[in-house]
Amino acid sequence: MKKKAFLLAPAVALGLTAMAAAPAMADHAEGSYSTMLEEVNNSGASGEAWVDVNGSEATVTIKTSGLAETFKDGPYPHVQHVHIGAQGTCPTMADDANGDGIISTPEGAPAYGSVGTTLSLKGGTGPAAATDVTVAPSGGSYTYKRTFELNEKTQDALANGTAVAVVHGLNPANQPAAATETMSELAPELPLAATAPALCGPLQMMPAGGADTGVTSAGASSAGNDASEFGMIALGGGLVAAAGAGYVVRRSVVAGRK
Ligand SMILES: [Cu+2]
Repeated sequence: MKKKAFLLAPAVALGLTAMAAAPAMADHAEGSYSTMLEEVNNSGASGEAWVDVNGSEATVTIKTSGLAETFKDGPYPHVQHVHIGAQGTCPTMADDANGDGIISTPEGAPAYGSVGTTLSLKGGTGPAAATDVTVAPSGGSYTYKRTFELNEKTQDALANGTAVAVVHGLNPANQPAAATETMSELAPELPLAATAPALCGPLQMMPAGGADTGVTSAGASSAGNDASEFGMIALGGGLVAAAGAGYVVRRSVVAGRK
């Protein structure tokens, strides 16, 4: 009996270690992710993104406003992606490596990584479609919604917390001269402004049942969630409650002495 328990303990410990270190399996991405899209390059834009993963399928919703409206004489195309494989963060002006006043897409890569999924309107959703402006949503404000097979690299990045939603395309009118004088490293036929990031947000898992697009996640229910993050929040709340109780006790002691 004693020997059996002795053998069991290391096996359990090993199992836990393996779970933490193993690359995320596809079904670990199951769930809903969202982010507030913050402006990059002083684009003046704002937005929000949701990714609902069901099995290997994802429904992605992107809402934007304040983006560049027109390019030449047509609506301004905004290529958009889920970037993966780096810090899972958004770049800051400190990432403007060449100092031209614009964070280009490659300059942002140390923060958000490379293209894992292209959020195109139709056709392919892989990295190959990344700069295809003909399948990009367009205009200053839009709602994009599409359901498609999500590749495993992007699923893994969502599960690992390293997936970042990025919307590209700057208005040259509010950018330094380099925006139009320099061509894009990604699409040499386009000016730098066309492919530089305008909006960015790290995709984070939402509480269960909180995937209702159009409603801010702040009020979402977290009932019955098994994610460790919520365990941490519950624990934090408990600590705050305990500290509060101590404060009340101490105060009543002081009051009693009066
Ligand atoms: Cu991108």
